[in-house]
Amino acid sequence: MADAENKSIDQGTIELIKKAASDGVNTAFDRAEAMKPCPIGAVGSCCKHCGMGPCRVPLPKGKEETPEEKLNRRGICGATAETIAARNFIRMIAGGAAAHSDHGRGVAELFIAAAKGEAPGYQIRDEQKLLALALEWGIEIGDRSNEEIAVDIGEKALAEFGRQEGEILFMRRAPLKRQELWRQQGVAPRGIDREIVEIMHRTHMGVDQDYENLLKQGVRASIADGWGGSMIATELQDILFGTPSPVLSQVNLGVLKEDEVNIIIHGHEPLLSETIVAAALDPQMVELAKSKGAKGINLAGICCTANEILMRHGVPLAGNFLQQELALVTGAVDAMVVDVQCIMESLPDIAQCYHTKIITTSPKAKIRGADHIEFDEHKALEGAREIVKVAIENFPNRGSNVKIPKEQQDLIAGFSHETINYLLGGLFRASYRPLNDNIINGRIRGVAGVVGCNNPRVTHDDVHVRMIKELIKNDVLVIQTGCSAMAAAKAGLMVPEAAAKYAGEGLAEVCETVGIPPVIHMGSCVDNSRILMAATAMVKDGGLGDDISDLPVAGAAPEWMSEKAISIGQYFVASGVFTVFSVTWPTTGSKEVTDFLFKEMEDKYGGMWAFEPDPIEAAYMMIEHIDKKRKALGIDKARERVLYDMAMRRELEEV
Ligand code: XCC
Ligand code: SF4
Repeated sequence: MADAENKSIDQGTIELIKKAASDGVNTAFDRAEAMKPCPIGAVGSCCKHCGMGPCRVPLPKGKEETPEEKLNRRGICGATAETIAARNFIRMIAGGAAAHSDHGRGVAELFIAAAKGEAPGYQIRDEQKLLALALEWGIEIGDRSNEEIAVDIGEKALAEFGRQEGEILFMRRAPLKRQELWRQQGVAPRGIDREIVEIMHRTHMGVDQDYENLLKQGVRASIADGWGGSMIATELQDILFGTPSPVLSQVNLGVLKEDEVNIIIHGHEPLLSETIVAAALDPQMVELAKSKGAKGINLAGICCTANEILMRHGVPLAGNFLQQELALVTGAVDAMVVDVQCIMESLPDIAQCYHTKIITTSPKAKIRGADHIEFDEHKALEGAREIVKVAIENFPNRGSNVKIPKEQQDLIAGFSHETINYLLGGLFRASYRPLNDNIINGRIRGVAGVVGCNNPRVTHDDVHVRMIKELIKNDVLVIQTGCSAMAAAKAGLMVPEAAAKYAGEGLAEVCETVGIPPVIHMGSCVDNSRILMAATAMVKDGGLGDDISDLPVAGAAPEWMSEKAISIGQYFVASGVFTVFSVTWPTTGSKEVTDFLFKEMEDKYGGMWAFEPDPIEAAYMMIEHIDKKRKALGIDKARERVLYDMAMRRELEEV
């Protein structure tokens, strides 16, 4: 591993990549080097939707192609490069929307069980939010108990997945103009499952063979994700586990402890991990840990389960997606508990080289070689205790080959859409007014949602951090979720002091006044719905137009890899947000499809996709879009605009 230094910007990560090499352990970093992406699949030109194929229809090489040549460049069924690229793209949306939404469904089911008293250990934690949602959904409050109301809410939420007609309920939360636009375009989702199933139907061999019509269904399913499944997950989790409020914690592998039982929770669903938090605090468990020679029990998270538990309990983050294998390489993890999504199948094999127990918990996600302790909501606490016990009992098996990097960073997390409201406006007149005012007066140039994964095709965390630094330097407030949030946190951007150090003058002034970091952690991937709500709140507060597409905002996923990221990006775009992805773009095998996503979508939805691998260039695309929106709103004069050329930008970046 001669070039471990280029694999990450995080010293602890580099150290562990080297340790993995000397321990003879292969990680995603090595596999990415050994396996180059298939050039035909990478551009969306490989179709394997039937047994006549797989068929490959890449772009013509070199010169313009004649109509005859174009006619020949088809799959066996006659499918064109456009159809194949569009089908592949919306199947990614289906995969992503399904993942988020199935998570939401699981929450709704637990919610109902908890309300009926069938899930001991769970209770309604946010009564205010429960009642607000009951009002919103027209559920009778009267003198009914919280539990009775919650049963109705849970059932109504669950019905959203199987809804066959009409419109999903949370769509009504969007600005009126946006709702109208969706209806006009014919993309108002009927039911969450229905839109996903329809993608699978339409992309079957010989069904929908018009790329525009295919992409339209992709939009519809993505809205069913962001304003449907994901939003249900976030809302019901908040009611059940508590709406996050600002909390101080730590991030990076340095949070693992040499002398304590280390348990990592990894994946996406907080259902079980909420009870693991409780079990790890149980004095009996702590006693047991001490009897095994440990000083205590240390819980830490990876990926979005981590974000969930961080947001609500301040549990530290061990790391993001590409650090999951390396956490095992420390040799200090006694158990890693996983649920669903973003879990590498290599974990049990790597665990074999150390002493770690890998425990799968979801009936939907087993891994060969892992232990399975299934999550049962009716006895969640028992299950959680069993898991914690396995970890404790494994502590004495820890070998001497232990290396915990010292890197760790403070961060402030826990910014829900509601707390931003309170922080800005104060408890008694909660509002987004101060944010809007500071955007109008130009101290804040705009807002960027920077989200998404890690991808070993680029230097770990580097693309996130460079983009975010460039944005805040230019007075763009950054709001975040997912693994991107962890990248920024590790780089020290999520503490209030970061404002003076990295932010432009205007943004720094606002952050210092309010006492917030210039980069705001809003949670997990399903919590991108919080970003939709924040954007809607900005519209409703007035002065910045009457739709999300009028706002000086932009979105990005600088190191994306998952299908969920594509679904998120598409619902950002469908909601009116200019959204730029880096690393790779999955439709370049068809110019028509790519042009449609990058250009024509703006005419239809006011937001569009873009692709730019260079994080600084991408940041400037976002800034230019923000400035374009400021100009349209007539608030561009408030800012003295300095236009840099690329050379000047580079120089500035080096400073
Ligand atoms: Fe997975 Fe959500 Fe991506 Fe991280 S960011 S790699 S999806 S954990 Ni959503
Ligand atoms: Fe080939 Fe058409 Fe079958 Fe796809 S659906 S594999 S393009 S024949």
